[in-house]
Amino acid sequence: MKLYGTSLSPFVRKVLVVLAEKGIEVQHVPLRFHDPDPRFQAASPFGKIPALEDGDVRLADSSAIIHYLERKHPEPAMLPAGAHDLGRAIWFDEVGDTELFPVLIKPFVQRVLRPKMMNQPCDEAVVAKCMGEELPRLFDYLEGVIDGPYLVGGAFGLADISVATTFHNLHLAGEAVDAGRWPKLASYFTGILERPSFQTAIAARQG
Ligand SMILES: N[C@@H](CCC(=O)N[C@@H](CS)C(=O)NCC(=O)O)C(=O)O
Repeated sequence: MKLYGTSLSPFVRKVLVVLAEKGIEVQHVPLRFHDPDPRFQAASPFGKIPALEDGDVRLADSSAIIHYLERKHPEPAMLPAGAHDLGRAIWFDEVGDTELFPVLIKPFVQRVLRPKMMNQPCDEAVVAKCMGEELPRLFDYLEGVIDGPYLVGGAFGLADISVATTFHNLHLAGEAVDAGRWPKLASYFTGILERPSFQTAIAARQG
């Protein structure tokens, strides 16, 4: 099994965490998005990372890959069994991918990607607006739904992985959640990011 994509990507990290939780051996190819590698292009029609190759199976999209892995390697489960819990887990996966990621990633794009990988200057005004105006309503939402170490069904799973993954990029950009204002959120994602599977994913090759 081959997984394409640098571990700097929050979406690649989601899959790396699931692989580590399930103890699945993988050959990690830490390329960047739109890499011309023909095998990667065959697995990811739009050139996005992550992409997976498993025998004849080729798949892109972190959630699609994780659902595939869940069926093939059911233990330990990353998705809950009950109908409501399953719906909630998929909701949080969506929240992570479509609400949190586009905002949480901005400081990382400005302070890490642009100066270090794109030869472009950082725009601190974008970071300030993100931290001061855009992130608080998302943090308020999370603070209101966190009620313990895991988001759904009293067990670690996809919901936690998707919500927590981009917080690592926020740290890489030198920002943190204000624990005085959002205490439940700060302690929640610290606990999630400290899990061995997240640490394995974070330590995986970046390029
Ligand atoms: N919904 C996709 C999003 C993947 C994604 O957008 N990955 C970024 C890197 S973090 C990418 O490849 N971007 C290139 C592009 O948007 O063309 C997933 O869950 O895998």
